[in-house]
Amino acid sequence: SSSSPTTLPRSDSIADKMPDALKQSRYHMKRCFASFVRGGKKLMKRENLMNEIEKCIEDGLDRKKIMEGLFGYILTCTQEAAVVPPYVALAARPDPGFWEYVKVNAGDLTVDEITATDFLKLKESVFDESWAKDENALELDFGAIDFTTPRLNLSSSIGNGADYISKFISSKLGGNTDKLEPLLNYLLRLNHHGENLMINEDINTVAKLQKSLMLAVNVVSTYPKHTPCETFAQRLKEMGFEKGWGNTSERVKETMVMLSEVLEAPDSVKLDLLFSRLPTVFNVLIFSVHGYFGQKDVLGLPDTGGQVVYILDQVRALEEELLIRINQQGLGFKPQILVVTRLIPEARGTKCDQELEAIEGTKHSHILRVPFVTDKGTLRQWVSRFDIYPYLERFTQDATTKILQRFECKPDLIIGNYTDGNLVASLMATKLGVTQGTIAHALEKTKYEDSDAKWKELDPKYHFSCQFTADLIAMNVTDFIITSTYQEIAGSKERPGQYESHTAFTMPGLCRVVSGIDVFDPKFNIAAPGADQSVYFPYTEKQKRLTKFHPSIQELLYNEKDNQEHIEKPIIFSMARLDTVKNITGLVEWYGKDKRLREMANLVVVAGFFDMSKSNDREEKAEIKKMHALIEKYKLKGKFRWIAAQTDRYRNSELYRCIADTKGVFVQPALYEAFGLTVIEAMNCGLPTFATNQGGPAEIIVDGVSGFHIDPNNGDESVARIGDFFSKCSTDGLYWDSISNAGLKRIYECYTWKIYAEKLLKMGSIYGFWRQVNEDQKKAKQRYIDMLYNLQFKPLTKKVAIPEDKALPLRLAS
Ligand code: UDP
Ligand code: LCN
Repeated sequence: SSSSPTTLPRSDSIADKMPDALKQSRYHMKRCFASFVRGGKKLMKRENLMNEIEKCIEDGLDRKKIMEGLFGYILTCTQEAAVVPPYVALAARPDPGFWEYVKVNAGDLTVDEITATDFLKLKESVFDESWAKDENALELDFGAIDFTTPRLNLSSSIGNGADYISKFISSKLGGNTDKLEPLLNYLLRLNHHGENLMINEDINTVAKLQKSLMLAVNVVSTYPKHTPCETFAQRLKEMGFEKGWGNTSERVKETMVMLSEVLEAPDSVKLDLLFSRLPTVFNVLIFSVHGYFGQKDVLGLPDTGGQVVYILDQVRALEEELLIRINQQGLGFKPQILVVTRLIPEARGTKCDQELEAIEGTKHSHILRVPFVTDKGTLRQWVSRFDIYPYLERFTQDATTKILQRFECKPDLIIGNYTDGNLVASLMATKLGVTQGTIAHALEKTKYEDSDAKWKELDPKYHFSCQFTADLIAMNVTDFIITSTYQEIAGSKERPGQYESHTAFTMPGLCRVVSGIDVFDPKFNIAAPGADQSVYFPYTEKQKRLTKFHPSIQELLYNEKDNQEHIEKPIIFSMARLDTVKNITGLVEWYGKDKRLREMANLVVVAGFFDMSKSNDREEKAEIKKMHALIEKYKLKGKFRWIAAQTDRYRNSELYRCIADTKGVFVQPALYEAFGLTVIEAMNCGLPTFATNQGGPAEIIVDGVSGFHIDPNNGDESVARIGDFFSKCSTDGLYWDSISNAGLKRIYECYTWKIYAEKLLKMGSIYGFWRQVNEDQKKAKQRYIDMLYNLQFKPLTKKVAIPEDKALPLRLAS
């Protein structure tokens, strides 16, 4: 509470406060620390520490007092503790992005502040003593080679990198004309297929640019404001100005005035405006290498989920925005967006064996597929994203050739998706000298507890040695990083972010990462995706409803003969891949156990297959089995419908709306969800949504206002929240509508593809400029990364087995 003495001012470090904290109740502290070190070396998480404290301080009042004091505060900041008797080393995180490490001697309670390196060494000695002691163990320290990149310093600014960079750049440009040179050089380099845009070499000094702008504005002002730019193009060209300023005299003049004002006194607002008009991006490459990347019948196949949906919608939004901008720039060019993925000869009825496929709903965008080739020839079958590393370098080379042929020039922007796509994007962007962005969707590291420290155990299955190294390479090479939420970068007060978990970590026996990424680096940007609003629109838009699906949806929902009551009740709906982490079985169990909820509503889930033989995924098989067992155990036949994975997004959207017609709800119960597109889809359809508080959905939904948070680890509480909602709806006729409307409002304000596309293009141009300004730093870091790639990553990929070709008919027969 605000009156407790526990709130530490920022300047007071944990190390400073710790001795006082321990003095406050020395007797109890001694007992606690003695119990922490009992049993020898180990790694303890916050819950483990709390449990020990429960046991050691028996008196509830004493315990309460201690927990409300400084020690309690420090403990709530503690993420983990490496116990190496007599020491207990704590990794504390007082605020998102801020870490401190202290070492407490359990015997005399002396406290020392230690470095990340020292903490990691202690942690390692729990897992691999000899590695921890090895003075020459490999350490990675990206911070040590980064001298000039500016840093944010408030937790609350994390994720607003582009704004920060434009402020930083505009402050650098101010003062005298010399400082404006980088902007002049940037403008001089703008081109399309080698043809100059904006200005040409006749304008080769800032002074000339300023003067010519004044003259040009005078010339353009003589034309009525709607005059097409072609009318006066020749006159401008004679003064050194090329195409790209605008499509009409009015717009050309505005852009020229904007630039003049920036040159006079740069400020970030003007700079942003100017950059939103510059013709910088026409050809975009998007890498999404693994999975089955296609437009039809791919969702639900292994490794093929929200990332595919995201990218296809992203392409549509980006093309639309590019067409608007190119038109306003007075340029007739075609934007080209290519999604580059793997060609899978054994395509299981999908189009993933075709080289080129036009993207639906676009004019000029395509999927380009390039096969994986090894010494043994072309790899025919799908390989899991965890086994994909041996193919990526060759894939990059082959893809580069194909892409350059197609574009007939270099791309202007390269965007990677997930570890594999981000690595390929990094290799290509470095080689071609192109601006790069990366998107993780989900970083695998935080999905599995201690995936770094226990990498050796997990490596045969997951190859995290490759994945985490590739992730580090890509996040350090890239010019900017797009995330869907704040929590993806820097987590919440309680929980570190996905990127943040790469700040300092160790993989004993492989490498100790003392600074992997800094979440205060201004390369981080939050740009949340949306849902395609031509598909996912509110259930109230009666004229647009896709009624042709109603008979088949009726059949899906209500074909149970033995159940009459089914129809009258609202429906609790969920849809996800049948992965363990999606926790669909958890939801079924909560429902099965709770009589009140069963009486109030029926449950419908869309997930996976019923038949285990249809799945070739380990986790999915286990979940299928569990579902069948739950139906049996709770006698759910008739109250519950389990529908197999659905691939038609139009019908799915109508399904969400039909659920809304029943005054039902959507529930997303995942144990952890990086973002959660289904949450956005349901809310777009006007369906009140309950979603996990673990991950992205906690940010999408404002709890109790635009939907509700549920705790996947606390079924009773979650079920009670859903039940309370239904009972409130039965007494308050307007309640359901109020949540439905607030959900829609939230979406329109924050989660649309239009907002996303504008942000992305801003990043493309502002970071394109920044990489020129920051060129020397970037080069120095690149040399370090090259070494990591060649000496560490490449040998690791050689350890991943290349499968025999299962597609050979001979093998199938045997
Ligand atoms: N989806 C689908 N059919 C299914 C299950 C999911 O079409 O049987 C779609 C869903 O509508 C959403 C995407 O797959 O567009 C899942 O994205 P999300 O971000 O929720 O999870 P992910 O699968 O990426 O972990
Ligand atoms: C991957 C995930 O796990 C989801 O949480 C996201 O919504 C999806 O990608 C799209 O970014």
